[in-house]
Amino acid sequence: MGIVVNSIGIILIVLIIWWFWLKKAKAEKVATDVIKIMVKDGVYTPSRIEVAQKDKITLEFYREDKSACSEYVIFEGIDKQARLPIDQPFQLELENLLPGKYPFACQMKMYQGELVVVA
Ligand SMILES: [Cu+2]
Repeated sequence: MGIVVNSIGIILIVLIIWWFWLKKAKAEKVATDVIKIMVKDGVYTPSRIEVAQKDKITLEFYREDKSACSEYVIFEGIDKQARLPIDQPFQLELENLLPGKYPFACQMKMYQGELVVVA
């Protein structure tokens, strides 16, 4: 019993560390028309994406994580969210974004990402 409790404690600590370090991931500059984001193992890959401003930005999420946690992707500050299907690409279009930072996350904020639009 003690071992189980300790293991859970250690796992929680590892998870917390991982999540806080991860948030500081360097922004990945993407210049392709469709920005592909993998949804797997508790992280969006890439999680911070830098793109040049344009009329329409297309994100293509590919959700491999079957847990309910990753089901939705919700953008903060803009009225945009989507339900992601499992094991298939899902495209989300963002139109007329001004330069700035657009965080996005799953409904429980375990998955966290950020889209950085630069002028
Ligand atoms: Cu979640």
